[in-house]
Amino acid sequence: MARKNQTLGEFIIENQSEFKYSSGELSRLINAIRLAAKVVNHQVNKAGLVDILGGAGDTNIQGEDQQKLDVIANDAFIKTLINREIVCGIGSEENDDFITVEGHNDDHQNKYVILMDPLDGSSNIDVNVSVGTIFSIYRRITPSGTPVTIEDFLQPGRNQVAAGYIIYGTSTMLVYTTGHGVNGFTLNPAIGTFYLSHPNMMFPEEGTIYSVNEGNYTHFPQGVKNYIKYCQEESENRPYTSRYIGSLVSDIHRNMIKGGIYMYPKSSVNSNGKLRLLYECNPMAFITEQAGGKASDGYTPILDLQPTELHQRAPFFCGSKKMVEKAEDFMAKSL
Ligand code: AHM
Ligand code: MG
Repeated sequence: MARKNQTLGEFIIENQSEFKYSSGELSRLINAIRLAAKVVNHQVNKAGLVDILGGAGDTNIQGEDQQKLDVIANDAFIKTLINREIVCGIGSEENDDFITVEGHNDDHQNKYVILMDPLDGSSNIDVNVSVGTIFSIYRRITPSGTPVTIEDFLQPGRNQVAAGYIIYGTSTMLVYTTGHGVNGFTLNPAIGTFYLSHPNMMFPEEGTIYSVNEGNYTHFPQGVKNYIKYCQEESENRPYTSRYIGSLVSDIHRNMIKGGIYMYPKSSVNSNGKLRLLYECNPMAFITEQAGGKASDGYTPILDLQPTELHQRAPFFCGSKKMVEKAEDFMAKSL
């Protein structure tokens, strides 16, 4: 039973039995994420003070400049997960290929793979705007005792056993689900402890916020254009309010608390939108469904899509159930 002010450590132990495989391995994995989150939080918080801003000179597989903090966050998560020997494989938005983790005695016995975006929205760092980490956990499908293969990573989002995000905002929060609702923990930076501050988070069924990069309007499909016009029309609770930070974790976190829809549709210039199915859409969709919301690519639930590539992109509509359904209606009408 979730109790406010419970520490994350206490919560993990108390809720371990809720998890059907319950060997303690998943709990240890969440613990490792908690630790890495504190390391990254420390770095993000001092970003304005030390010379760790700006590009690291590399480009990632999507051809984007990597910020130094992207590299730092990626390393912190990978090192923590490898040192603790609790996953058999790691896929990261910042790495071209997945990493095989041999584990204790090099025996490939670990059961979980993790996929992550170690620092999402990193273009916001230079201007002191919130960024986040997103993670997604699956049980491997290949037999233990053998090295992981790409199959273990290309599972539909429906197979996730846990997913979460860390938001490095005005306060730092870790929000996650193991398929039993969504709970949010706020970091007390003075003592480095996460406390349960947002038990059982739920998207309001209906909301009045829409979040989309409207600069791309001309390139959007007609259904999206029509839905945006609907959001702006005068009627009952409309026009809606437009709020777009351009930091997925922050936009979705706000919409989950206040009620709203986030959209990154396909466009005439990006045929699958921008967001990555495995590192961004799937974990956010799992959290959203667990919080009573809805997430789709405009037609099909995100969690039902069969991934074909590690770095594949997908259009993304996510948020309060009734708002996403309305957007889907507009999409269906202009097929
Ligand atoms: P990133 O993984 O390169 O940081 O990109 C993902 C980010 C999301 O956090 C955000 O919602 C989106 O890109 C913003 O994109 P745009 O600037 O095109 O609106
Ligand atoms: Mg990202």
